[in-house]
Amino acid sequence: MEIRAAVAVAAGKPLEIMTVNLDGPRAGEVLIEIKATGICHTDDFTLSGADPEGLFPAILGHEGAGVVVEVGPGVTSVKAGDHVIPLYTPECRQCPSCLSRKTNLCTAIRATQGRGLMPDGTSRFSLRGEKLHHYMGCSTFANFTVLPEIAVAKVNPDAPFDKICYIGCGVTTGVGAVLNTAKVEVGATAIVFGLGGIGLNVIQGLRLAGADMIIGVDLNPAKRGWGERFGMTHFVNPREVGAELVPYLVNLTKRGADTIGGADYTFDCTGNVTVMRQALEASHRGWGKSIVIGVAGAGQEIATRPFQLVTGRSWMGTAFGGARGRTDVPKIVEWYLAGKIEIDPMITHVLPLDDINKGFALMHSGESIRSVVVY
Ligand code: NAD
Ligand code: AHE
Ligand code: ZN
Repeated sequence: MEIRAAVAVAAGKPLEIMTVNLDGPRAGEVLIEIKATGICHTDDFTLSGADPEGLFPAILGHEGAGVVVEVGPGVTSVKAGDHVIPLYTPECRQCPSCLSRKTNLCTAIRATQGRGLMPDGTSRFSLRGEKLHHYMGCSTFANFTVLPEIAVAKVNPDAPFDKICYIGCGVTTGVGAVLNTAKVEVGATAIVFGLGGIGLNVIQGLRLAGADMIIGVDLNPAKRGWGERFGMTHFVNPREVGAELVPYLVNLTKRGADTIGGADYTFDCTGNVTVMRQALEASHRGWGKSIVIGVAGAGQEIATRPFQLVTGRSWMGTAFGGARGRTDVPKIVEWYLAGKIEIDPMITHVLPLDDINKGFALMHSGESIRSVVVY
């Protein structure tokens, strides 16, 4: 069938909106009409050429919501008409990783997903007979896509697509990093570095967990109001603090009889490896946990003095907020419908597919929190 897609033709080039071909679902696969998709910084990261797994030409996008149109042979868990959110972290419930109960990183189809292919090693997308790559197993910058059954979460049909698409990445990543990965407790202190589409969801996750002190750090002064809107208690602009950022934050987090300072939990939501080091070193001696959420480009490495770890800090990472997609994503949709978490105010811009490149420009300028494309 012919579909409309924004194609990443080469690294560093704007997406090109065109009609491409999509083959129907094979065994174990599902054809989905995508109704809305968010634009995440990770799409920009891959489009920029910094992603060591980046492949071109490809159909990017991994933060979608839509409706099942057709299912391939053997599919039992969803049917035509079901509302679904695509999962870049699938949940097969059978692989050693799923069975371990220690991780959400299902390994059933990760190898082919990383090569931009469906699990049978082929692509469903083509342009004039030439293969187009899938992206993160989702390719939501297209009005129709094909996904493996294990990579769709069936959700409440009352939920609006143009809001819950954000649960496909940003919301789940931020809130899940707090609840699933850090396991933040009531009364904790926390520092969030980077108050974009992910960091603000970390902040609302911290509010949900009952953290007492929530410090937001961002170079963009406009992010102060945004952070406060979702529960931030203090704002720090590194440009105003200079080279002394870590001691400044450590001092700010001293409470009561504690003369050492440092936050119980810190989160990097920038993808900047220097910030990742600052986040680790601003966590509390003896027990601080620092969670890396940001994604850094090929060749980038993190560093610190081993002493920082010897003295009891833990450096952790999280993908998709540690969420098991088919189990947890429907629950997060219910949290949204019940008003337990907010999404609407973070969606600052809604665009047609033809204007998708404007969404990337708004991200670069710091004007948007999330831009959502509606089909
Ligand atoms: P974004 O562009 O919306 O926000 C980034 C924020 O960081 C901006 O507010 C920016 O001003 C701020 N910032 C940049 N440099 C900074 C610095 N040196 N100090 C303080 N603040 C700084 O991006 P996003 O969509 O929120 O994504 C954030 C990161 O998370 C990206 O690296 C993205 O690829 C990654 N990500 C990871 C996962 C995961 O599963 N681990 C999921 C989604 C996104
Ligand atoms: N391809 C990159 C890695 C990118 C990455 O870490 N992606 C996160 C999700 S970011 C969503 O916005 C992820 O899920 N990681 C786990 C995984 O299996 O990819 C690189 O550096 O190679
Ligand atoms: Zn993302």
